[in-house]
Amino acid sequence: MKALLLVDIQNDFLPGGALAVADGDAVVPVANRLMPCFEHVVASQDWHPPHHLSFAAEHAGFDPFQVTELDGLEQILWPVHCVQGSSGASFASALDVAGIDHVVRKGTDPRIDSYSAFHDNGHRQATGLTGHLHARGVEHVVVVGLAADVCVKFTVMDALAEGFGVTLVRDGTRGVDMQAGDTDAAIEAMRAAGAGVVDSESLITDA
Ligand code: VGL
Ligand code: ZN
Repeated sequence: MKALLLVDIQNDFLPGGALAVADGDAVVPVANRLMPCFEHVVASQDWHPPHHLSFAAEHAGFDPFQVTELDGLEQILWPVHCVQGSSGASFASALDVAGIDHVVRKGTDPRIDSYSAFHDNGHRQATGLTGHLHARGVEHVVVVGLAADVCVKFTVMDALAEGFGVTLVRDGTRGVDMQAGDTDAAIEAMRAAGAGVVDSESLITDA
């Protein structure tokens, strides 16, 4: 059984959002076209408390996109984004949310970031996604969403480590590209780790 996993398709990651990904809105129609082809559709939602320590605003003297250390882990400091209950944290308005059957919220602990939909960045706590998928007989996840070089990459790597087969939908993701080439490098790293990389066209069925 395969599941479709929509990673962080939220307003703050779309053009105009607090942590906008260039062309990020292009993933929405891809997600909408794929959803009817899957019996199980899970969406992750970056869901931070207002003073999350991944926010540069919480660190005197730091600007967004600078790097610091948080509880022993390297931490990129981000603009304030995806604050619980804010419109920026809502799913993209054009996303067909009726097609989502389960939502995983992550990044809720103010002290640690959580890029992956499976675990926080220190692998200290699991979100429960593995159990949710196992309970439904899912062995393979097809991944679309944002951002390719951050949360999509961490989610894909964790899914592989948890023993799932993984397919990344190339036209269904876009990256932050803090450094030019980050997205291409992330896709190559996912492929090297065992993920298949395909275009959505090859996955569309007449369901
Ligand atoms: C993300 C940075 C911070 C993402 C989330 O969804 O890729 N990136 N929080
Ligand atoms: Zn975040």
